[in-house]
Amino acid sequence: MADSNAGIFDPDGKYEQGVLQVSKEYPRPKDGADFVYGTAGFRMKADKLPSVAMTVGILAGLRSRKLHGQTIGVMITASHNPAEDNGVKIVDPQGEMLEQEWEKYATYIANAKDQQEAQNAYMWMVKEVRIDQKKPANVIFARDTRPSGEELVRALKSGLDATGVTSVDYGILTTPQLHYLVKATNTKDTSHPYGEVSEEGYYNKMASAFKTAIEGIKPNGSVTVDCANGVGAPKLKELLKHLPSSSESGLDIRVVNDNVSNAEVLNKDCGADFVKTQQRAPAGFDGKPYERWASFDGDADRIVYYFTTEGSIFRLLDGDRIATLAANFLGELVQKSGLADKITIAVVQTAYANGSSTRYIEQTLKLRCECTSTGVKHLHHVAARSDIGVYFEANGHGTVLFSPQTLKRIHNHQPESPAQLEALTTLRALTDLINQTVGDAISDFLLVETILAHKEYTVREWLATYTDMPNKLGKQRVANRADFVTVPDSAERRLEKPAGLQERIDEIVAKYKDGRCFVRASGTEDVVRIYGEASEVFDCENMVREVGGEIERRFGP
Ligand code: G16
Repeated sequence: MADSNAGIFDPDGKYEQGVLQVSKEYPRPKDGADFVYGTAGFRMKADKLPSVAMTVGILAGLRSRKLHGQTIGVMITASHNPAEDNGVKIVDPQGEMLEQEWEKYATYIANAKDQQEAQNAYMWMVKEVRIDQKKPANVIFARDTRPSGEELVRALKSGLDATGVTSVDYGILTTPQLHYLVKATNTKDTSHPYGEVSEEGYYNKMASAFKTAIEGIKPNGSVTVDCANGVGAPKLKELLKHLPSSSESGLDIRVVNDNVSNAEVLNKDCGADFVKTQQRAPAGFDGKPYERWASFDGDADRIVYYFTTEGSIFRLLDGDRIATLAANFLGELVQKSGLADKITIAVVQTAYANGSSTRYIEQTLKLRCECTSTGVKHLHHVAARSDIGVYFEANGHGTVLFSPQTLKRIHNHQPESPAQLEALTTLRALTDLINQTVGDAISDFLLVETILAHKEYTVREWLATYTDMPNKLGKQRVANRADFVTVPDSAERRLEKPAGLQERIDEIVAKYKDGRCFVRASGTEDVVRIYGEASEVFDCENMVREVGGEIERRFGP
């Protein structure tokens, strides 16, 4: 509980003065549209962002003070977006996304028109949220490889310094590494430290868990990773130094699209988002039929796999495939460990999940499957309610959560046979291998490689587990994407506004066998997204094109 001074104490008013000063230094752009803390924080053209980054520094400090000095993280990245974009997002103490209630405060202060409004916004928040300003404030931050990151770091640091926040700059990291460090920092003096508080600690944890998870198993040949010319490239190479060599382990990992010195090629015709949305291999692809490839996105929090068949037919193994593979394998391990009556598994997806994957989870794996709105923050919260919650967006963003009670069960369970011990050892290693703070391409990559090795699956066998419905993800620019509002509690599958549009979509969809189509405003790009699936490829393409055409005609820019 905060003391009686909560919400008002500011030693000599110096933080309030600091806010006034620093907002003068970083004025809000005059021509800018309203800033909104969206699906993954603030994201837009980098030159519009310095004032926002500064206000995020102020807000992150307030959040830390509110939480009695626990360390908050700030990541500067625009992930899969083009190089000229950038973004800034806040990470809560256990490595999770910023509490939703606070998104509106972030939006509020970012939109202050001048220094006086910024100071008023700051003072209002202190009172509204009852923040005791005597409390310490700690923030750690990092950025991806975008050149604009340097200036945004300076702006962020000004906001932190102006309000007396102690901060640590971790330089260039992947987004999930920053999430890891936030949790590791906040748990370091507890009975369950998450890991060493350093980038090296992250590699050590991953590498040692991977070695245990594949002990006695022969991994499956070679895999090539397209790193989107982003931060994942140097970080994956760093991790490789901690893994057994290919001659020791039998797994040969090749890194491509690793050019981080030329910003223009970041995410350009490569990376997880390109591969998923274009449904084709990235620039530089030279895979032979059935060779295993994976793509990270620009900040290495998403991963998809793929391969080509003879005749160069492209086959995608996306987030749904990783979710089903992981849920299936974890289910087997729980069963073999003798824990089946104590631990249940659930899968969480979004409306973008392929209908076949949902049917496979419910009907073949016989697991509970839930659907939430887009954005890992939504999936994460729902997954956290299960003993083991596997959550993945189709775009390859996801992870697995083990509840504290489940972790205890797994670690305290006494195996009754060598077979149980073997399964239990792998299960325990996976609880360390999986970055439970957030979707992590590096961690998910090692997880998939572990599972493929255990199950002796090639990509062909993995793909054969079920057959995807033909699907298409389109996007359409509109005059104002904020006009597109989804029905509450529909997991974004239906539109409430613009009036009449959902009825028109329903009419179009009804013409196609097993058609399904929904439209929602993106939270990271200035477009609305259109997802469709139908039993025939041709139908699916037509349906999405028709819906897109309707939107362009009535609501286009
Ligand atoms: C972010 C979010 C994801 C979301 C994606 C696209 O990913 O973290 O959960 O799926 O944006 O969102 P939207 O459709 O609203 O643009 P990332 O990898 O860009 O941070």
